[in-house]
Amino acid sequence: MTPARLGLRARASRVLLDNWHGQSTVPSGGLYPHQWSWDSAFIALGLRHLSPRRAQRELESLFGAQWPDGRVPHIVFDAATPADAYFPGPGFWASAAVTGPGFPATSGLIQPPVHALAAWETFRAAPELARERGFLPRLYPRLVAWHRYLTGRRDFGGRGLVCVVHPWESGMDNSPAWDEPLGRVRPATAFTRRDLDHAAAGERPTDLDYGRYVRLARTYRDLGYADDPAGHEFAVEDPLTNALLAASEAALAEIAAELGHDPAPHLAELARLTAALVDVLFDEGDGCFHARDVHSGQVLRLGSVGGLVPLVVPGLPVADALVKTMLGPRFRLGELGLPPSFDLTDGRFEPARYWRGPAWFNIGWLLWHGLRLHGEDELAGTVRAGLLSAADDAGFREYVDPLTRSGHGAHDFSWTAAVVLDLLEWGHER
Ligand code: 2M8
Repeated sequence: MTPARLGLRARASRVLLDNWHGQSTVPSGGLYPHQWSWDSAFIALGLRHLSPRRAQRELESLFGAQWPDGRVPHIVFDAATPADAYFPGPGFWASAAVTGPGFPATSGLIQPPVHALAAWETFRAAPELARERGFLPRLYPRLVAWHRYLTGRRDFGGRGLVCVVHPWESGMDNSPAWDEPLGRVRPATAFTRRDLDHAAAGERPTDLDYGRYVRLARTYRDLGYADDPAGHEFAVEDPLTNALLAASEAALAEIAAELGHDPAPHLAELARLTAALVDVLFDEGDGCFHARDVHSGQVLRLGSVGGLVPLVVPGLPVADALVKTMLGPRFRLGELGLPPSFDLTDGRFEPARYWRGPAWFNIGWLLWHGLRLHGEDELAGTVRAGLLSAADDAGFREYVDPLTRSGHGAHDFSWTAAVVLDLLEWGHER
């Protein structure tokens, strides 16, 4: 390791130590002062190298807020943080009306199910400690219930794929891929955004889109968070969500085997999800997966990087086509070393606006992981080097311009630091 790399490790560690709130890690102190679901999974991947015990706690605290129906809420509110520090805060979501007393205050939406993958990797970093603490025996039934919620309650299209009912659920909130279905939603008014206290308006969603997010969330809440397709104006089968579910089923098979359970049902589920993903969402014409709008039946044929994330699925039959797309003019991954979140050749590409073009470190990690899984070690090495040097140059920013590498969004962002720690530890040469 070079001194510069050592410096990077120490700085990344500092971000995670500073953002630790006792039981979990906030994505960033100002903009996101609570626990976020898929952030915690990526954070655990890095924390496991710093403190395996904390990494286990990170996931345990998230699943401690799991709802009785199995859903894992996308935000778990920190009771010690003022209720108005983030909008929409705990009062907006009113989760206790559904969960009953004894649960932490949470949102009612979900985020991409990358947790079983993170849990398995967290276990592998310190198996003895994990066994001593009963980490997997406690988490496994909760992970199973989480996946059962998704496949049992969210298959609105009846094609064996999970739907997201809000752009916030996709994790790629402001992606141009959602513009069309989101555009049908009448925006809510009379609310106060808090995000603009911490980030420039030009890097965040517009007021109009924020109004639509609020409308969708309010409607879901007012329906008691019922998963009835008719109650959801926005419902899309999202490739990233379904791919992470499939990859997590593969991880559940490993976890089941470790615990002496039968891994076969998880492998069968992996095969079923992979087939549904490829049959329904893969487009041979452009070598990319696309989301599908369940209400209109339309394929949302846009170049979102979410359409490349299925590379994380072990045994994906169309991996070669995805790699070709990554290297082509829309993403230029070999040249940039960073994945733009949206098609560089599309007029809607915006290099600095949240999910409409900038490169994100968690997506970079997923592509790096998928590339290694499919034997693409050279390109994996390019992505690893690209992510590490971007973090070194820009600091641990929330996202970076993939062309100029300038940093944007929050500073000292936890998953950026966590991904850096993991890449430093688990370089592609290993
Ligand atoms: C962003 O989303 C939140 C809403 O959930 C927001 O903008 O307020 C997204 O980037 C999401 O993927 C991420 O999990 C969250 C916290 O980092 O921030």
